Parts: sequence; structure tokens; C-alpha cells
Amino acid sequence: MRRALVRALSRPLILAAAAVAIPLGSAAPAASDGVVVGGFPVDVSESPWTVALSSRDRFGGMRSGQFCGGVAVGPSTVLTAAHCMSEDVLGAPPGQLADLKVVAGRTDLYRDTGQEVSVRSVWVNPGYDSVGNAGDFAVLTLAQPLPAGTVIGMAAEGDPAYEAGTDAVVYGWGDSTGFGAYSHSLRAARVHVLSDASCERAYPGTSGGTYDARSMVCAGEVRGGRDACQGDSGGPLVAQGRVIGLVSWGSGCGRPGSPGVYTRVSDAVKTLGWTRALRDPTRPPEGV
Ligand code: 4AZ
Repeated sequence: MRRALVRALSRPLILAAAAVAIPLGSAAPAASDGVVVGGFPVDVSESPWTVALSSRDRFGGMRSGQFCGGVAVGPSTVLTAAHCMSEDVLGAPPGQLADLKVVAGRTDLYRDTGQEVSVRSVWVNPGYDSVGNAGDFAVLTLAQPLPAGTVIGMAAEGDPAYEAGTDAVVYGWGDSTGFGAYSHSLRAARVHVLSDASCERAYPGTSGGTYDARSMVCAGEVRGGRDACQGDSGGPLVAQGRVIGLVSWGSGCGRPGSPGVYTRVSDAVKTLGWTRALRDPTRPPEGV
């Protein structure tokens, strides 16, 4: 649950110790499944638009300071979850975090490959509802552009990639067991876009949030097993070569009957007025 993430992240050192103590290859209980439950390792070169959000001041240096995921949608523009920028997670408003960075091109957070780019400004969706979780997106504008080729296109409203049954992949460095075993290497999990009805049934107004099809996408596996998990928040859900969702919330990780809930990227695009930029790929979105 999203609140669990917030609680967990306020104890970064304990988490970091857990990541070391629990080897990723160890047999995890079937109910665990986290990217990520039920996932597999990937090299970031296969998904260069998947970035890690980092603050060593707040989360310690062991895993490059990673605390959330993000997705590069323009050379200097990263989309992430609004809740990743909350004071609960960061301990301060994002503007007061001096070392907020985006890490690109680094599969293994224990290494220093790829680039770290400072975040110049943070824009949090003013319509974000931290109770129901609607509108869970924020835009980071980077101090320098990312290397060419790191950007993925966004799926606009009506894109067939949102149809239930579509194959999708979620990427992240989050919990791979459901028990706080944060991955140091990037993982991915194959899931399916599920009907809005399946998330409406699962989340009619639970303590964790309320499913709202206008601003959320439902994805996972009917039988559970593959899912995003804590620490994956803000990272991309990709279908048909476009980003359709950002990891947002859900009840547990990989549980049957409790799919993952993702921020609907087309809703962010609409709110941000990026629709024109989408139609003209020579003009990628640059901030807001
Ligand atoms: C979280 O706490 C979180 N299983 C993210 C995704 C899901 C659950 C929790 C979906 O960040």
C-alpha cells in the first residue's frame, strides 16, 4: 500500500540493511512476488527512459540514493508520481531537497555507470488527491538534457494501448519480494492492462485509495504474482512502445484480486496541455 511505502521510506537505513541481508535470488514466499514481484532482471539499455529518482541526503548512498522511479518523456523532462514528491516521502518540500537527482543509464544502483542529472524544478499536479490517489503525477525539469535516445513517447487518450488485455511491462528498482527486499538492479515484470471494472471492484473506496478510471489505469495479473511494489512508484508501465502508466498504488504486491493501480498518462498529458507536442514528435514536451 502506498502508505506503507511512505512509512518504509522514512526509515531508509533499515531498508538499506534489509536489501543487503535478503539476497534477491532467495526463494520468496509465493505471496510475495514483487518488480517488482514476479519480475526478471533487465539492462537499462533495454528501457533507457526508465530513470531512478535519488537523494543521498535523505535515503543514503548505498543504492545511489534511489527512492522512486520516473520516466523520461523529453530530453529534460521526467514524469513521476506526485506522491514521490510529498513531504511524507521527502521529509521536506521538494524545493528544499538540495540533492534531488535523476539517475539515467544505471542498471545496478551499486555502480556509478550512466549519468546523474540534477533536478532544476519540480511541478506537482495541484489536482493530486492524496486520499483517493487521483492525479498522481509530477513533472521534473532537469538542469541538463539526458543523452539522446532516452525518451519514450506517451500514449494519448484513445490510444489502443489502454485496452484491457494489452500486454504491458513495468520497470523498477523496488521491492522484489513484498517484504522490503529493495532491488539494486533494474527489474521488469510482464503484466496485462486490466479492465477498469476489475480495479473498481478491488478498490471501491478502500483505505488505500479509490479507483478512478479517468486518472488511473488498472494492470496486473488476474491470478496475481506479477506486479509493481514499494519503491517502484513513479516508474513506467509500457505497452506497444509507449508509456501508458506510472506506478502509483495498490493493496500489497502481486496479490490475486488486488491489481496494481497506475497513473493514467493520457490524463497527465491532457492536464499538462501536451497533446499538441504528442502530435508533433519534433517538439517534445519541455516542462510546463
Ligand atoms: C507503493 O507503495 C506501491 N502493487 C506501489 C505499487 C503497488 C503497491 C504499492 C502495486 O509504492
